[in-house]
Amino acid sequence: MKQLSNTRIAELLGETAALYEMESEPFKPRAYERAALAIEAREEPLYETFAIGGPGALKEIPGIGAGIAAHIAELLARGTFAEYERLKKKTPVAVGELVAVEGIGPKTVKTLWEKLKIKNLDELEAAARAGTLRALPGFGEKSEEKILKGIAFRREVGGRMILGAVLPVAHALEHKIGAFPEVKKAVAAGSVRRMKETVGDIDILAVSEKPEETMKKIAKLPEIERINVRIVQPESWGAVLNHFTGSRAHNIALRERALKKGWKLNEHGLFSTEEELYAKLGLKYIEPELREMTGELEASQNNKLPDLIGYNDLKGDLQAHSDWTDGTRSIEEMARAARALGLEYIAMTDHTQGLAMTGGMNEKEFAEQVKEIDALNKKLKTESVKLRILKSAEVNIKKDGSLDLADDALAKMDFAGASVHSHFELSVKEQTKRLIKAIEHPLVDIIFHPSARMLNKRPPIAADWSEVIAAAKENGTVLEIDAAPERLDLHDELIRQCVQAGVLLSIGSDAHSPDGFKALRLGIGQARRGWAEKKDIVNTLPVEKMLVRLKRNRGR
Ligand code: DGT
Ligand code: CA
Ligand code: ZN
Repeated sequence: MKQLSNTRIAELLGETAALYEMESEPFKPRAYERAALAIEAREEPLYETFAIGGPGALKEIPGIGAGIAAHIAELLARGTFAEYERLKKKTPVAVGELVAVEGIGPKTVKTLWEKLKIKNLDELEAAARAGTLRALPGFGEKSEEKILKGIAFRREVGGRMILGAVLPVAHALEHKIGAFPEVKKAVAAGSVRRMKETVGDIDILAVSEKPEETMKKIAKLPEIERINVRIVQPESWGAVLNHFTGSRAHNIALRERALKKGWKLNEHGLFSTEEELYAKLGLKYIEPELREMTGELEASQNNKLPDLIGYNDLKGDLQAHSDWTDGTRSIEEMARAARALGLEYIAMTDHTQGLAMTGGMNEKEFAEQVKEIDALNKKLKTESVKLRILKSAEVNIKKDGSLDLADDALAKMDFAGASVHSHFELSVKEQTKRLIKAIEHPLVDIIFHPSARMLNKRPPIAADWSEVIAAAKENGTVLEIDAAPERLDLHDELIRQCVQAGVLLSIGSDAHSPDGFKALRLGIGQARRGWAEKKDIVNTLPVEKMLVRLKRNRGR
């Protein structure tokens, strides 16, 4: 059997999804994408699941059907699968790196291959520079410029992985290495521990009674490609953990502080805990998410550190999708899954008509959804299930800042979210005006994923964020931290600006299936990186108190 990592399997399935889309297969692309996401978010390696339970166990995983389970079984046996090879033979291109460029989808990749024999990013870049793309139907000088920009952005973000893809791997490694009999503990340090939105590599620290044996075992793990492992003496644990948690700039500042006190600080210091180390420097303990040299040392010294929102502080989720639009599960399934995770409320925020590709709702469809939610809430109540489903939507913001759903539909919601899904290229002035217009709408309570960025794919829209934040403050409009792994939007710096300005924030999973709720942790991590406290995040409140903080209920 091949011990392929979950990341690698997810990559291959993602590529298969794109290859199917090129063939205009109707359902397969979504199914393979869904499976890839489920696998990426999984801690237990599939080869283990398979070794213990066979193909039957793979089929049990939510998001993986019988067909895909069989492909994975073949993949684990041979390192590839026939269907993938067949598709790849037809279109032998590096589809993964090509579709990673903003604006390039599988269909475009197919055209590029058929008409220009473009196989990879370098060839695409050369063609865009040479001006040969504009000869293709639907292409022009503008699209060449856009593609060059997209490629430049990809190169800039380089090989960094998104936190949402790394965190399950890091946790799995902590558990696996931690379970070796000779190992006392194993912890992921570095940017993973700081919950940074993208990660260069995973730094694992372990205390072991038999370091050589441990290192030998670790070298055999399939995840090893981008891992650094260090064995630590227990008496230096605090010093080493602190050093390898970083950030580099934070370390350097601590070191200078120690020098001023006349002693040397390094990773060999005799501190068994980080608390001891900070205390010795005359500082209060600083949470890893704050260690970026953005004022945390001064705050610690002056006892002004924020009392950060905790990872268990959310009472509800304010953004989730169902099969009414592009989610994969019914409202009821999403609701019950949310309750199983301990949430007390969940807002159903399906898309609206402007986003046609998701099957977005019009006013009539929304009115029907309201009926379903009312009935479901009754049903949950009779079963004494402590969960309330809130009526909402992710209303599309049009180019001019107006909305694609009528006000009387918005008025029937518990709250409305609005967000940008198009016209990313507007000037700063136009984009700012557009966002502020949505913020000022009396029935828009929350702006979802305000900067519309996609990690490693699309930069944030250009807007004057201090103006946007001031408008949110003035209008009592909440700004969201969308926790979806590919978004994390608002990002940490903007979150900090909101906190400083006293703008209320929300955290939404943007889940499209129950698996998606896992993302909430990522959102909380970013909130912490933005110095947010519990009081800054509206959905740390129980449902009634949360609702009265929203704009439409002001003064009630
Ligand atoms: P990454 O992996 O690029 O996402 O970011 P980090 O922060 O995990 O950085 P990494 O993996 O290069 O190193 C882990 C930590 O080790 C880093 O946060 C601080 C510490 N470190 C590494 N190299 C240096 C260095 O040259 N000077 C200092 N002061 N600390 C270092
Ligand atoms: Ca690292
Ligand atoms: Zn959206």
